[in-house]
Amino acid sequence: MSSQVSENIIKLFVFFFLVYVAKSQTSEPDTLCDINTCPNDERCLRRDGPGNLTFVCECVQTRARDGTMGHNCFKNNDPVHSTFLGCYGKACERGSFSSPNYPQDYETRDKTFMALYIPHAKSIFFDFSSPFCIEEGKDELYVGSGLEIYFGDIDDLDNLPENWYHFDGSGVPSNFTLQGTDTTFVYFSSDKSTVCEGFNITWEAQGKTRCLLPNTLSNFGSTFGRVE
Ligand SMILES: [Ca+2]
Repeated sequence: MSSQVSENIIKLFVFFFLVYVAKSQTSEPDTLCDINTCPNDERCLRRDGPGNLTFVCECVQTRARDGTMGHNCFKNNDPVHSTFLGCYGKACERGSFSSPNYPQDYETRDKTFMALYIPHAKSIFFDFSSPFCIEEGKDELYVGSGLEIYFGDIDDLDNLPENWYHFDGSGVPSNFTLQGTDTTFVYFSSDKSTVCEGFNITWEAQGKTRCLLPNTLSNFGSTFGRVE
């Protein structure tokens, strides 16, 4: 074999190796579940956080026109929710979420739920803006780790599940961090009367997050910061 042929073979090998590397860096990672465990054949995505369930479901069919997510698409949740929002991937590693009309008064009988899954996040930092006002003892805001909320879990505010926070009243709450989680929910509920300015909360994931399935976000739009 001539040296020219050998050189061409080596160049060809290097070319295909570089193509392989480039493809592995830019193509969609293998994120779909091997076995779809989601209801109604909703899209099932792998989750590899240690100690967590191994999947999340994009619940774009099940009662969620805005798109949301979880493990069972909230089949056990409060049927009077008015809004679900969900976000998956690197695009959700920072953002903000606010009550309707913020900083003007929110509305009565509003219930909104937002869920985020941020692949490879190690913790999620939250910070409130001023003003902050939620009718004390009547309206409520919860922030916690996880993708689902079960109302039976929050009857006792003195005994919230680990990594859950409850907020109401006036005065801007201190910032806080949910440790050891790649998922979070924000849930807001107002009753039939008395409203005030509400809240705005900004979050930022910490840890080595990855960009997975960016097209997935097309299901969710860019509605964060204002609940319609
Ligand atoms: Ca109220």
